[in-house]
Amino acid sequence: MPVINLWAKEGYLSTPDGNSIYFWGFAKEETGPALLPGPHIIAKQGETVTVNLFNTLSEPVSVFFPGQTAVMVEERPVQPQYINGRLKSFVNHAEPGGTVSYTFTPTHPGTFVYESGSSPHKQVPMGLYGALVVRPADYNPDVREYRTAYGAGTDTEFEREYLLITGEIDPQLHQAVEEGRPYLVNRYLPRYWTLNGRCAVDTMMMDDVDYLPHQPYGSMVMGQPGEKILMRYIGAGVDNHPLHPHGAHTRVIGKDGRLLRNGGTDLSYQRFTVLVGAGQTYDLIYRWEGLGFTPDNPIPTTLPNLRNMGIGDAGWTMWSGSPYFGVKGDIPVGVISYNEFGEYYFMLHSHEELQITNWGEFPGGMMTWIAIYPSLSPDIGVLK
Ligand SMILES: [Cu+2]
Repeated sequence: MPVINLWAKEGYLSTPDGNSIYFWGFAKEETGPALLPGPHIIAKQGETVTVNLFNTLSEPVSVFFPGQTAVMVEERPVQPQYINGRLKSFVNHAEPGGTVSYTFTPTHPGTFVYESGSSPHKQVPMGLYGALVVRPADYNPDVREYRTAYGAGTDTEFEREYLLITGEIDPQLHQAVEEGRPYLVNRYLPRYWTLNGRCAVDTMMMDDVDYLPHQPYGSMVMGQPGEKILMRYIGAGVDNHPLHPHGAHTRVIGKDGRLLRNGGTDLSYQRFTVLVGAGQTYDLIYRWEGLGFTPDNPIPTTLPNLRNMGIGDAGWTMWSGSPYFGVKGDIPVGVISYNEFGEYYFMLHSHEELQITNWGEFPGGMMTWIAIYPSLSPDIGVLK
């Protein structure tokens, strides 16, 4: 039976433009850093989960599990909490310095959000949210027909899976909370947009990089041609985001933790852009098999001559002069390819293009990449 401890704490986020932003997040342990998003909770259909919340913040905090039924506290169903006759929390909360323990048994597989149910207009954008993934009861990662999102026979097999959790940050409102001033939603104006708690280009970095102690989760999607890559989108903020990957459409197989199938009728559908609404989740399968891909020619990597890569009247080339963002230079000696391992990159981003900036600077925000490699370790793209 999984037991998850969440410590509601304060911390500071880093953004690629050098900013440091006060936030609230869930830590895995008392001495650990607050995390954005909170730790992934991976549960199994039919197995009871216990979540212990320890509140180190200065106001009541709770954890709300949309999509889960019969969530219990002290063997009674969770109840809304009122302070001076006003609704404070959707469910039982922990007072400052206090604790509360929730138990529930997921009845069906899927992708869900968990988030604070106390003053959610403030505490959710402040960062008190995370992902709950429920595996089907017959899940077995070592047997292909049982390595599925929704159970054997549901046509939801996958080779790799990624979680992409959207969020937004209004740094001025975060500063107001840090200084003990009210979080005024009528002043809400986000300047940063996040995937898994990071802004591009940090989204491309691997998990657990040293310089982002509060933002452990990367968003780089990696796979091989022809593989079924399961992407789980979660809208954890307060705004809606039109997300799309380049390179291929996705097949939407689940919504809000429900398989798109009615008995024998397949209700899944192809989409390029999916509007991820606040509080919604989507399960999608991405499969790249384009651009002349065949099994004996996994990724055609021949690059066009530079002069054939001109764009615009001025004849600018697509080659910026930098193999990285930032400092310009010649292509390093001996390098004949921009993609070191013959991989292809496709953008995955919010199509509301203000959201792919960091306080007005492009590139940034809600953007990451999909990298398709000729071959890749089976350990990559495993959710833990
Ligand atoms: Cu696009």
